[in-house]
This record gives sequence, structure tokens and C-alpha cells, in this order.
Amino acid sequence: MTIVKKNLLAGIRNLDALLKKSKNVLILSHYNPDGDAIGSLLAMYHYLVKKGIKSSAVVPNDYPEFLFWMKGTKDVIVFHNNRKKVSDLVRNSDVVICVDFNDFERLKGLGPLLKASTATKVLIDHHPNPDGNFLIKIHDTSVSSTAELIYNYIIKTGDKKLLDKTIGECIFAGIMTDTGCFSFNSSSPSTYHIISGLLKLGINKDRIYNLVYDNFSYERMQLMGYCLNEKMVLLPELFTAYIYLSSEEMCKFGFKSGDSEGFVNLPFSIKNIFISVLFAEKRDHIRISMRSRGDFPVNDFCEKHFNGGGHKNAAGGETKLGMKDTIQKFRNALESYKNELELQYKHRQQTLFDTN
Ligand SMILES: [Mn+2]
Repeated sequence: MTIVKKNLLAGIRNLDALLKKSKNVLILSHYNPDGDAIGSLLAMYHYLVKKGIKSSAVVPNDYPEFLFWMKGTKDVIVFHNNRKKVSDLVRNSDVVICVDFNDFERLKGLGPLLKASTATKVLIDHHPNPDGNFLIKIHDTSVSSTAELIYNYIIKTGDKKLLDKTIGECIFAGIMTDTGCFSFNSSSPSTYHIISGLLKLGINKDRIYNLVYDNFSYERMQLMGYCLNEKMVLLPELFTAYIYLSSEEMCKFGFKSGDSEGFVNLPFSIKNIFISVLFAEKRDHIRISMRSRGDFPVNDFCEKHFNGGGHKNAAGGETKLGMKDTIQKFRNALESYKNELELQYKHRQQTLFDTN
């Protein structure tokens, strides 16, 4: 039995009713799509196609190679390479379903097109504070991933029979990647209830793990070694470690989209580090990825200091400052949370080592 909250049920019913009279559905996910973005997008796409609803799946820019194995990726249209086609699709859609993001800003150049469209906008997402652009919201910050919401959606609309291995693989990929392989955001029994349902569909979870995590290039592994050896800075008094990478360095290691995936979590293996940051130089800005373990809200931090946001334990932001100034700004900002971080540390010591 999957338990779904009341307001979610209303959203699910509204979307189900809307889809019954829709003609062209567009499913969209965010810029720099990750495993949950592509997994949720494709799970929804396969489901709607199976239901006989005309649908298209679009993302703003390219996504990493470790997601190419998912069935249906050849149908995903990338806005950056197909601007005209996507503009036409947006114009001709009567329903747009946004998965795994809640703010048109996260669509970059595709955002204004969507804003101008008269389609009914629907949200399926687990990030906090959705903006006001959506008429129907299927929104829950307590779930592990958007993929989990898609699973619940299909079950609650009474379409369990339409779930199959292909949809199951996409959903599993979303949950697995958004929980760092069940190491965070995955303490709810309902997540495992869903995993159980997916296994019953015949998905091979070990295969999916291999395809996602054991499929990188030699150069990526070398870049990882370089980061750990030469580009990681520890701020033990702030329980923080950060890694910073210039575009030149990434280039040197033949950087491909997705190659820095997971780097931001590496410093957590160090004792007493519960905040970790990756600064990556992009074409005209520095991208900041920030993670925490425990209660320190990195989404608030990124929103306040780096024009970003996200989840409590996983967020990001960006700045037009150079690398040196970005890091200085970060260090100054974090310094102002020193007391809070010390309290966090004490609390962690008590809870981590409490054997009762
Ligand atoms: Mn997600």
C-alpha cells in the first residue's frame, strides 16, 4: 500500500483529468539534467505513450553519457541543438509537465518560451518552494526523488498495469542517483516499498548500478585523483572541505558532461567533514555545488550568497566572480556560520556515536 498525502492526491486527480482531454503533452526537465531528471522525464514519457497520449520529452541542454542507456533517450529532444523544433513543440502543446524542478529559471533559455506559452503548466517535483507558474502541483519535499512521485502517480491513477520494466528502470535510476545510492534522502520505508515494486517488474538493479557508476572514462578517474591530491582544501574548523577546478584543468583531463558527478561527495569520507563544496569554472561563470550531512541547510546558504537554491542537503549556485574571489567570498560567508557549525558538530558527535 503506497501512502500518498491528501494534497498530492488532489494534484494527481487533476492531472489525470487534464490528460484525458489533452492533445499534445510536453514533458520538460531542468538544465544540466541529472539521473532523476532524465529518469523521471522518461518514466513519464513511456507511461503517457503507453496510454496513447501524444507526448514529447525535452531538456534544455545535453545530459551525461552515463544516462544514455535508458530506453527512450533517442526520443529526448535537446533544446540547445533543436531550438526551432522545441519552440514549435512548446507553442503547440496544451499541457506542459515540468519534472524535477520548480522554477522556470532552471530552464535557462527555454524559460521565456515556456512563460509565453498558454499551455496548462503542471509540476511534479520534490524541491522546496515551487514558484507560482503551475496550475497543478504534484509536490512533496519528503520523497527521495521526483521519480518516486512518478511511481506514486502511476499507481494512484489506477494504471499499475501500465508499469513495466522499462518504466521501472527509469524510476530506479532516478531514485538511486538522487539518494547517492541510498546513502541520503532515503530513510522512508515507502522508498523501499517502491523499490520492491520495481524489482517485481523485473528490473536488474545491479545492471543499472554498473551502467551508471562503473562506466566512466580513465581520464575521469585521473581527474578525480588529481582533485583529491591537489585541488581539495580542508577547513577543519568549519567542518568543511572544498574542491576547485578550472576549465583548463578539466580540459586537460578530456572533461565530458557528467565527469565531475559525485566529486562533491568525496570529502564526506573524511572524519568530521559534513559540508562539502565543488567549485567548477564554466564558460562565463563559476558553478558552485554544495552538500551537507545533517541539518545545515545548504539551499539557504546558496540562495543567500550565490543566487541559487535546492534541497537542504544538496544545493547549488553560481557567480560571475573569478575563482579566487568566489572562494574568498565562500570562506567569508561560511565563517559567519561558525557558531552554528560548531553546534552541529557537537550534535553530530552525540548522535553519531550514541549507541543506544
Ligand atoms: Mn530530483
